[in-house]
Amino acid sequence: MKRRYTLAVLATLCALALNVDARAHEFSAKGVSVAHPWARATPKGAKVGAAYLEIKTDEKTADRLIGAKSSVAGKVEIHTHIHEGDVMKMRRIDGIDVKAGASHVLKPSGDHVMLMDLKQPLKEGDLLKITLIFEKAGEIDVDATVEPMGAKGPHGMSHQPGHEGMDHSKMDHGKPASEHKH
Ligand SMILES: [Cu+2]
Repeated sequence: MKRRYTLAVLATLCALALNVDARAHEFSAKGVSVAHPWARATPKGAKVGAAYLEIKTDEKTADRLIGAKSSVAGKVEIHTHIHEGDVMKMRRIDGIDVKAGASHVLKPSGDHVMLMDLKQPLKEGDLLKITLIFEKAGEIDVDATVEPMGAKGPHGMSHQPGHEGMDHSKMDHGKPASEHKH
């Protein structure tokens, strides 16, 4: 009898654990959810890093990402990449609009959360706490996984098979670019 009870409890715990695990990498509030936040590990001494994620809205919710903060960074900005001739440069933007029922992916060579004045390097395997600030949903706290330097996506996923040869992490995140106004 006792043994059977224990098994039942174990089964319930397992089910709970699985359930939690399935949702672990999605964070949401008021119709806005943030999926698979991740960042790239940074070399020792680097002052900047970048984080990426997917913003999803439900059918009734349009919102706008207007800022972010993290205790590891002195300053956090929202950036995009623009083409200037053959060169890709980062630019600070005021926010990212996400229409209702839409998905917007922040990714290398695209929009990203720029972590500036890093107080410590981002170490592969760490969880990085970032607070995203939305116009309507307010603050959403996420835990970003820190992936290896040069990773092209979360958990080894590559969203950009066509950009294999370009290492933007070195090109524009490794050293403070001239575009950055500190
Ligand atoms: Cu940037």
